[in-house]
Amino acid sequence: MTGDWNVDRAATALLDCEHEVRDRGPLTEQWPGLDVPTAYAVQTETLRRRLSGGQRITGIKLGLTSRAKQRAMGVDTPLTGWLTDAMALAAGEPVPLPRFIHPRAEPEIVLVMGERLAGPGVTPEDALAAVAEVRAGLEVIDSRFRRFRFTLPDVIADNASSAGYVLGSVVRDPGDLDVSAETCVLEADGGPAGSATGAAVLGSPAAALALAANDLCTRGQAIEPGWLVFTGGLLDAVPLAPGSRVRARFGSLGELTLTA
Ligand code: OOG
Ligand code: MG
Repeated sequence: MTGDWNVDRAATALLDCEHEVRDRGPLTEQWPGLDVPTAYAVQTETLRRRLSGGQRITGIKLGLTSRAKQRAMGVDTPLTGWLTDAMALAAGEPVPLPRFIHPRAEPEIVLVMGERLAGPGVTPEDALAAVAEVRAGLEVIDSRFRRFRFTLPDVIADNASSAGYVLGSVVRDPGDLDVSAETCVLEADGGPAGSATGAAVLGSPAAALALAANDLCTRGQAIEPGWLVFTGGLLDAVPLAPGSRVRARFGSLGELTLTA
């Protein structure tokens, strides 16, 4: 029955889960032929529908750029996904839990683009030169797949589990800090939940940005000025449930708290 699946149907299946706030089994169980290029076509189709529904692109995200995340999710290939204005969460306000299936929060270093960045051949140095601001971020991921169990094509089709994000208010110039040495300490419900530095993501968030530019270019896309780039969870994500409090304290990018 795998012949019944196509890009449109997969896009509908995932967006229906999102709208109805329910999970489902992996697409690849029903559609074993779903490969990485087709999965990105599904992701592009879900973006097209978000935009035709009035949403606006605010940036991109990388996923599975740190060993901590790769190990936790059992997938070791980085991927990209889209962020839109509908995913922006108000800093300081409780996370609206009823909007999410089984949300988790993860701390990230966010690069805000000053200039357009297009592959191929982008180096980490080129990438950093196109950045206007460095900020702290907490991403709220919410896989549409049951228990966050997925293969690489599944999670690509699912827009890299994107669901929400908050940005820190401290703004740093990329020339004024070493993004790979930036520290992050995560606390969940008052206890320690790990620590890392920017080097956790592919050696440097600048390398993650370069990878995104080179990867997007294979699909005819570039990273535009003003876009946010979430460079990937530095640490494994922590669940957000009623009463949760997740705090990320960065060395020079300030601190960010999410409550639910
Ligand atoms: C996939 C998304 C991963 C990250 O920062 O590594 C991601 C997932 O873990 O559900 O956003
Ligand atoms: Mg993330």
